[in-house]
Amino acid sequence: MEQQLTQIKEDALTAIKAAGDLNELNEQRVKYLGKKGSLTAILRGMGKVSPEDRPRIGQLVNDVRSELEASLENRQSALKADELSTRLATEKIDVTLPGRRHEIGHLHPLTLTLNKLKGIFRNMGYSIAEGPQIETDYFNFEALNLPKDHPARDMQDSFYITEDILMRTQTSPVQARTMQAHEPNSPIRIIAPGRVFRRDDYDATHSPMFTQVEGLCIDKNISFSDLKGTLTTAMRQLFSDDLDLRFRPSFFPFTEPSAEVDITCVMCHGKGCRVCKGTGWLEILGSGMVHPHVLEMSGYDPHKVSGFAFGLGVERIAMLSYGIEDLRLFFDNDARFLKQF
Ligand code: 2NM
Repeated sequence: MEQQLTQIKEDALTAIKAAGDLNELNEQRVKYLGKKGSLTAILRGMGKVSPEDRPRIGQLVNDVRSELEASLENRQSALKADELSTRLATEKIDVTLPGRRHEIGHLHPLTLTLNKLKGIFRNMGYSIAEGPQIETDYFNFEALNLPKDHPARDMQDSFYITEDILMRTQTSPVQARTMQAHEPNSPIRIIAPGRVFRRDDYDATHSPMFTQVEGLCIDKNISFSDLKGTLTTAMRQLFSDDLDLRFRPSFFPFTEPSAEVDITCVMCHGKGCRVCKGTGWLEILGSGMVHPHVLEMSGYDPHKVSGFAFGLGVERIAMLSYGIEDLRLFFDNDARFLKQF
């Protein structure tokens, strides 16, 4: 028994010293001190030892156990130290490498353009008005003087939900709603930005959904010169101080007189280029004096107050601002495009 113990001790100490890493060391711990280990087996066999030898042998087993545990502890510390110095020698951190940046998103070019427009009109005393994208026939057409046979009212041209409810084709219903929410004849200065919907093909210049900003100014003695001054100021702040405006007679059911507004081409400064098709002008706005019948229908008295209104497409403004040639880029959500703004 004593001989056996000495043998186990010698073998174990040799094996512990030879263990090359922590895994190997643990295998040795299990082999000798584990539940099925050889020293544990000796301990279990103590019952067969004669009572007079038992204390001495028991003491011996405990001494061997202590010695092996101490040896395992030592070897473990040594192996851990080795491992650490190897890691310190091989794992190098290059503190001169540039840090990894978090990608930060930003506003969409249409939002940037819309924010700029909102700021320009806010500075002129306008409030921002919003309204539903799903409208009634009454607010989208009737209250705006659009006759029953107007092409926009056709199933072919608008998205109808029921016979009486449709996706708004312009943001002017917001203007009509705003007038009706006000005390009759009280002054109004609002812009109504938002999405509008028209049945259209989807190509480089058409989309069934686009973004509009419409404006409405009503007060005593508002004249066409107020319209010209306001739009001139707005367009110069939007693009550049040196551009001019050109008003061409036109027709809209909700305004009389009506005018389409051109600005000096922002690409060639009026010299004539591909973008303005050689004319030096860009068509950018629709506008006019609010039709007396439109004022009346929303409770305003055209003998007491007058107003002007206008509308523009935000996509078109953004395309000219950033030199974008394809409308679809705004809606495709391709990060390679969006990252550029
Ligand atoms: C345009 C062009 C001209 C317009 C008119 C009105 C309202 F509600 F006052 F009648 N809102 N917007 C208007 C006038 C819109 O868009 C091209």
